[in-house]
Amino acid sequence: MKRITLSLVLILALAGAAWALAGHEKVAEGPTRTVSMSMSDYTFNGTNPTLHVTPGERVKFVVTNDERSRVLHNFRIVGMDVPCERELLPGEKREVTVTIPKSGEFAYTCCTHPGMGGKLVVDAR
Ligand SMILES: [Cu+2]
Repeated sequence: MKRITLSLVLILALAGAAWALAGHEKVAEGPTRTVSMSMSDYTFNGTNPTLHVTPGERVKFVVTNDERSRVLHNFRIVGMDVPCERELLPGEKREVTVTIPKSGEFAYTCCTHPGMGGKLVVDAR
């Protein structure tokens, strides 16, 4: 009887730990902030602004090709794991979620058009 009680306690403890771990993982996966960018007139948001981000935060970039004529754009972040992908047609968008590293300065660019893009700066906490 004692053995069964001990096993039961152990099983409950393991289940509790697994539940807690799963819960924490779920929180870490969700983006904390969405940054929307419009690609038009060969720029991001008209002025290729410098973007400021916080160490460790999860950022979802939503990048939309808003050109009125048939101009294709492509999005990447140099130095982060966000490479060029298929070019976006007008009206198409790409969503990328990244975890911001502790420090650094990165660049978001259009792979197709040199000069189209800006800085992504990680600000100290
Ligand atoms: Cu472009």
